Amino acid sequence: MTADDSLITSRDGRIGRILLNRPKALNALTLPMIRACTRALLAWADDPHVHAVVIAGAGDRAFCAGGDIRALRDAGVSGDQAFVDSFFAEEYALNLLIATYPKPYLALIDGLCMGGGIGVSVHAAYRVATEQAAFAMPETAIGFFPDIGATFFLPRLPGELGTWLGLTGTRITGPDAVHAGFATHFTPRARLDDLSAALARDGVAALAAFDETLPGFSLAPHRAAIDRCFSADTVSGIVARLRAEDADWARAALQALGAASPSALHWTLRALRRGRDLTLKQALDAEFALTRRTMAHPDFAEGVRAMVVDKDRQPRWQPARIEDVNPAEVAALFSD
Ligand code: QUE
Repeated sequence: MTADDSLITSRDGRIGRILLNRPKALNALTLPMIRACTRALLAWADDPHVHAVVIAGAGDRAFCAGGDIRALRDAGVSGDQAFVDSFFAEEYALNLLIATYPKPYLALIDGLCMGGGIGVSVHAAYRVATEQAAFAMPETAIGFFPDIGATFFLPRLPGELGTWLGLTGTRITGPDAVHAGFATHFTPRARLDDLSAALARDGVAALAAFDETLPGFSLAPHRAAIDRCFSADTVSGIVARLRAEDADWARAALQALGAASPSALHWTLRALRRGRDLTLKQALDAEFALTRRTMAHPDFAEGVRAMVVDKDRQPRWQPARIEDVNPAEVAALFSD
């Protein structure tokens, strides 16, 4: 638990429950929430009465919209590197704890699930998505890169789906997220409370009766073209291939890339390609090193200002154009 109930833990039948409880802030993860979540998981790992852990978000708008990037921006701007380091180190340690947890960990994902919300769900064995779920890794829009282990899991999605999602920040629905690999089960929102109760009674065995037939993969018609465009070696190469496609999905991708931080696009592509050959632990360690360097770039403070603080959605990126990003400066961020 946290002092302000922003994260509520409880025991219920055979399971331990974690409720992300900042609904007005779309359950975005604060450092106290990360700490309380870690504490509960460590305590339950050795508790013979807890057979599984179930995490969910309060309210019907979001599972979790990400990390508390407003606090991160404030700390970055005021030079509080200790807070920034603690936040990312403890968040990524929690991501790894979930991936290696000795008991079943199950996320009920209804509403928005982005960034840090994906970090506390995608590494688990069981991820149930509803038709109201919306998954995205939108960090390039705030001058950041897909972290929380995304440089491990995005390159492992089918074909170049992960490169497309990580660079453009495109939102996908719950059913599409199951097809893509973000989620493992599909249960309609109308049955989620019943599933939650059944889990307390029967443990994860309850899942089978709630896993409903998936609608088709709405992205299937674009899979080949996504792979063709997003397998290019450079951001400019991807843009050139998208321009050659005469399709709405490609125009939407170009628009997203045009709005994103040009520097962040370069960091992201490089980090995703590197992540193909890393373990989750190595990827998280490499992401941590990269957070320190990318947070020092003006685009993070500017991106959070434009998208979350002032909400004018008019970030002034430095540089403003993809072709003006200096490759040597990008390479320097990735040096040991
Ligand atoms: C891109 C992002 C994030 C975002 C908006 C973007 C993100 C994030 C939040 C967010 C949302 C609600 C909150 C909050 C943060 O918004 O990662 O504190 O209350 O966490 O365009 O990557």
